[in-house]
Amino acid sequence: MKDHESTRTHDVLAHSLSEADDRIRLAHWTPPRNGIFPHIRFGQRWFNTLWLLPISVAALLAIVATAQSLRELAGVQEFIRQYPGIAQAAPSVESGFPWWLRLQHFLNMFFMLFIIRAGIQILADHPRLYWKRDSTPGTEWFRFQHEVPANRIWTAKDDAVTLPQWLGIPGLRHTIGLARWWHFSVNFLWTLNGIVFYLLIFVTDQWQRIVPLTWEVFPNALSTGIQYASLNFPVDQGWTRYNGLQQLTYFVTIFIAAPVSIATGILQGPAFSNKLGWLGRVLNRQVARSIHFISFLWFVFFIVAHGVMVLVTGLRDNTNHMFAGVHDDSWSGFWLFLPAMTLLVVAWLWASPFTIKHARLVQKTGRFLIGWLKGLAEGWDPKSQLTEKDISPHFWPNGTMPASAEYDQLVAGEFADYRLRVSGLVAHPQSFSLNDLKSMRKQEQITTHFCIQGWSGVAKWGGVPMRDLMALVKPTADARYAVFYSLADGSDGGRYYDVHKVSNMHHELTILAYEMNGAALLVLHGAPLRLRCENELGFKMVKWVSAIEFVHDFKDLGAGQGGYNEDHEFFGYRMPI
Ligand SMILES: Nc1nc2c(c(=O)[nH]1)N[C@H]1C(S)=C(S)[C@@H](COP(=O)(O)O)O[C@H]1N2
Ligand SMILES: [Mo]
Repeated sequence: MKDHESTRTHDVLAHSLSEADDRIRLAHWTPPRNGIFPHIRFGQRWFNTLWLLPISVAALLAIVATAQSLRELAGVQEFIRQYPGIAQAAPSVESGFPWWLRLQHFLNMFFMLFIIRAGIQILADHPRLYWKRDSTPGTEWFRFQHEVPANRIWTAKDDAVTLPQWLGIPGLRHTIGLARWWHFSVNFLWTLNGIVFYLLIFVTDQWQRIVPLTWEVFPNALSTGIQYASLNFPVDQGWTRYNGLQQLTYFVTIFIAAPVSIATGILQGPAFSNKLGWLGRVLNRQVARSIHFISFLWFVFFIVAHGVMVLVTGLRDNTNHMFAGVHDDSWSGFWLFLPAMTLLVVAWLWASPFTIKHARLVQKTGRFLIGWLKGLAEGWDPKSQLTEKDISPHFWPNGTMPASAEYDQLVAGEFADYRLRVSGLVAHPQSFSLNDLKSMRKQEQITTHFCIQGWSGVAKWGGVPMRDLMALVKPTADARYAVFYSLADGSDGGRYYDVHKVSNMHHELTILAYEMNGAALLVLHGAPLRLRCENELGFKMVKWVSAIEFVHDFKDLGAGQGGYNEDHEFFGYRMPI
């Protein structure tokens, strides 16, 4: 609740901020909008991936038929005799399946569930994938949303699609704030689990199961493939040695797909992308996002194929190995497998309703688990700049436009009456006209904008460096945060605002922009003034800036989370990733 004593000293706009619910209330939430079944583009043509269903069935039948007739051939029979599936030289692992391996296998499966579902939710906030940084509509290679309508302003928020609650976490539409807490928090646990796993398999002999040590793994993998496909399975020695196909798929999953996912995840954030120079440009956000998605497809393929093989090659033996760690005729593994799967199903059903009901708790838990780690990257001063030829032909607009008589009047008067108030914990509170700001040193920069939803765009921005402005108003030693108040409200009522650490405001590329691509900033993109803070996600760059206030704490502003989307959509307030 707002304490009158403490708000009295705030900027007048502090009274226009709104409280926010601690849970998702459907009546207030972004109204639902359905996407389409995923489509892939080949050249000019879009292909509905629903076709993959009959195509896969036909392909599977053809593969089985081919494999069966291949096995009739003397040459193939000889090949399989020579390469039965397990390389002669492959070492035997004599230590069975130790408890830590079984536990880590289960944790990995459990974590993956949340990671994948929250990942799909994140994707649904901008349901398009591109190979180029500018995210121009029409250039995507994958989408599960209609074409972008050409006859109206279509913001990135308009583009987000609804997911069912059993699929995404937490389902619904534009719940990316919460999905990100799930995705990142569980990624963190999954990565820790993975690091321990890497360490333990290499200090024991377990790594020998999954790291192929001879080139013979390839003919053996081919041989295994033919044998499985012909439905006449190879001899199983899974207790001590995996066959070539297992080795290769496990190796790719553990040592390629997992690190690729982590790297391409991190590269999607402005902090790392800007820090890594040429690498950040080559593996720019859209390339990273597309590879991240392909890696996700691999995981889904692996999980399905692995699950099917566990079932068809002998559920009893397989669960005895991986759940009970025994190699006998008992059912002990199965009786551990069953409750483990039940736990998985219960967690699956619980995650979305819990998140919707306890959204603020999910936000706070996420911040506790991973917020501090993400925040560390904020210290980097983003210096990476691009060139004129990188400027995007299309720059997605986003956010809730100003809709007030006050703003309309400012536009009508070409912002002659506009004043930027700078107040709070500063030695010299001051108010600036647009001409005042334009008469100060102008800084130009060509940078990438990273919207939390997933799109990016490059533009040239011109404006006043925040450090020059701060040199005039002189924030006091007490000032820890800069609050930016907008002239526009947010989507659920109450004024849009956002809070930044003062240290962030000293970065070289933090400016108050009044120009975009060499022309006066358009209303759509934040006229007369918008923040550019290049090491943060887009939502932190307040458009239509009305006032800046330096404060010691932001707990008493709005719902106390450090900004409009932080309050209303459960985002984090430090967002360099
Ligand atoms: N006042 C205000 N500023 C805002 C928003 C908003 O809704 N209101 N949206 C933010 C978001 S989510 C993004 S991605 C950028 C979009 O800037 P653009 O419209 O220039 O692309 O503005 C940010 N600033
Ligand atoms: Mo955004």
